Parts: sequence; C-alpha cells; structure tokens
Amino acid sequence: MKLAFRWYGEDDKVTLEQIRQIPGMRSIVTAVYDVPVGEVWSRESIFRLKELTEKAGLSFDVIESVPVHEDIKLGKPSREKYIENYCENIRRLSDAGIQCICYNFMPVFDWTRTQLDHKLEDGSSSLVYYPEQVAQVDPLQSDSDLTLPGWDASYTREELRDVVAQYQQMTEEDLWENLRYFLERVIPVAARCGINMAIHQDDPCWSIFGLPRIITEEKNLDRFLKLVDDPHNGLTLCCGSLGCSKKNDVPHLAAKYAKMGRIHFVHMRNVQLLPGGFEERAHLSQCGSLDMYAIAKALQENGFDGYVRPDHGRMIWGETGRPGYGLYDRALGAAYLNGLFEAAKKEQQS
Ligand SMILES: [Mn+2]
Repeated sequence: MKLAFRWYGEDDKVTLEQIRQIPGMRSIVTAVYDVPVGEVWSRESIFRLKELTEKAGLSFDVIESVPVHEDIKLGKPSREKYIENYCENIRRLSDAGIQCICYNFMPVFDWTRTQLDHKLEDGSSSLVYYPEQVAQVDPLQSDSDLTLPGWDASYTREELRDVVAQYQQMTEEDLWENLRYFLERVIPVAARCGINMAIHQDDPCWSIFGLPRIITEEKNLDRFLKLVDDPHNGLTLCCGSLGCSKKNDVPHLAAKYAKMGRIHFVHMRNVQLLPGGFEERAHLSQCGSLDMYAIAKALQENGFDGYVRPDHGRMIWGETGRPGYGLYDRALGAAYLNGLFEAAKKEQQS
C-alpha cells in the first residue's frame, strides 16, 4: 500500500512540512478548490499543487475529488458540457502525473453528520450521526443553518429546494442510468490517460432527506463495476461509509474487490455502530465496530497496491480546525495503518 494524506491546499492549517514528518508518508491527496463544481481546472492551479507537493518531498498522485456536477446526476441536457469538462480535467490531471481520481455520485449532499464536535469519553471530539438529530440538520425543513464541510455551500436555500425537488422526481433506476451514461463517456478517457477512477461510497450508506443513494452495499457495488467493466472503473473503499451499516462486511468487501483489482484507493476509519446511526472513533480496532486488522490483511493478501489514507480523525490535544481533518489524530491513524500493513505483509511472507 502507498500511504497518503489529505491536504486542503495552501489554506489548510495542516502544512505539507508537518505531513511529511509522518513516518512512511508518501502521497498527497488534494484538489483544486478555486473553481465552481463542473468547470475546467486551470493548468496553473493543478501544477501549483504539484510543485508545492513535490517541493515538500511528497508525491502528487491522488485527487479527491473531481466533483460531478448535479446536471450529470440529474441527466439534464447540459450534462454534455459538464461531462466534456470532466474529461478535460482528467486529461489535465494526467499531464500532471495524477494516478487516481476519487469522486462520488451522491445527490446534492456529500457526507452527512448530525454533529461535528461530539465529546467522547476520553475528552476528544468527533463527528457523529444520531438519527434523532437528523431532522435538525435537514437543510430543507429546519431553520438550522448548519452546513457541513462536505456540502456544496454555493446554493441558496431556494436553489437547494429546487434541486432537491428535481431529484424527488427521480427513481434509483434513473440515477443508475445517469451514472452509466457518465461512466461510458469518462472511463475510456481515463483509460487512455492511465488514470484510475475510484468512486467513493455514499456516506452514510443509506438514503437521506428523501434523496436516492445507490453506492451503498455489495450488490450495488457489483452492479456498479459491471456498468463499465474496465479496471480503470474502480472503487475508493471507504471503511467508515460502508461500515456504518451492519449490512456491509467490510473485510469481505475489501478481499473481494482487491482480488478483482478494482480497489484503487482506501479510506481507513473506524466507527461505532449505533441503532440507526454511528460515532466516528479512533482508528484502533478496539475503539469501534470495525476490525481494522482484518481489513488491512484482506487488502494485503489479495494483491492490493493502491493508495491508503487515514480518514477522518478526532480532535485531540486541543487542536482546532476543519472537523475530521486535524493533524494529530490522523497522524496517529497513519502510524497505526503502517503497523497493520507491516504485520499483514510479514504474516503473508511467513
Ligand atoms: Mn471516506
């Protein structure tokens, strides 16, 4: 595995110099944040990220994410333009040496939590999803102005109501059809560029606010991979997104899709399952519901050689910053992942 770390660019409080000091750190996971969703990224912005990353002694390999414009997910006629822009971004990123692009196909809302600063017993704070709090964060029904870092904040409330209303006319099958249309046009370009496309699972892996969600469980991942049966059409296996539902056996999924050569990127995060919800926890297996060693072992034993990054961390030691993306707990996570993969590798060799 190739150890990676998410960095939000020059505005990130966490610096490349700090990231570089994490043992075994190799690759930066980042994106261009200065253009609206759907537009072409400037070569200048892309190459600036590459230059900064490489100057810090790290490798510029993974983009998370190139977001998919809502018109593509909605199947509107204007999707043609946005798909062409998407393909152009793939070509430009390939020119900069990018190997893997993470994206998702969730309608409107990216990852969703109900609270970003839940105090855990040890005094650290983490992101949680409590079903009884969902109504309070529903941006359509409540007066709460909570917007999550994962959400596109460019919508006014009216625009948001409008786009959600359009999705409410759609079935899951319509969403599948629009995903197929997108993949059939984008994957051949990625293949020619030697870039692996890696879809992230819906987070959480169930429908929220009445919107369809399809990248949620094994049978749907099987269906997804068959839409365009090409190794460049692969997965970002997100342990926390899949693992927040009992229906998903994450070590089994890791083994199965690694063996098929379809996992290009892995997000390692532990969650504590609760009825209808979950809490994000420290990466260590005993801190949550997932067997992190079993996941690492399944990847290692099935030939996985892609990128792995610690996913959301807790806020510890008084650190403040972007929820889930502080330095300290993610660095602890990275150190733990090094240990898990070293052990899995040695066990495999013995
Ligand atoms: Mn993830």
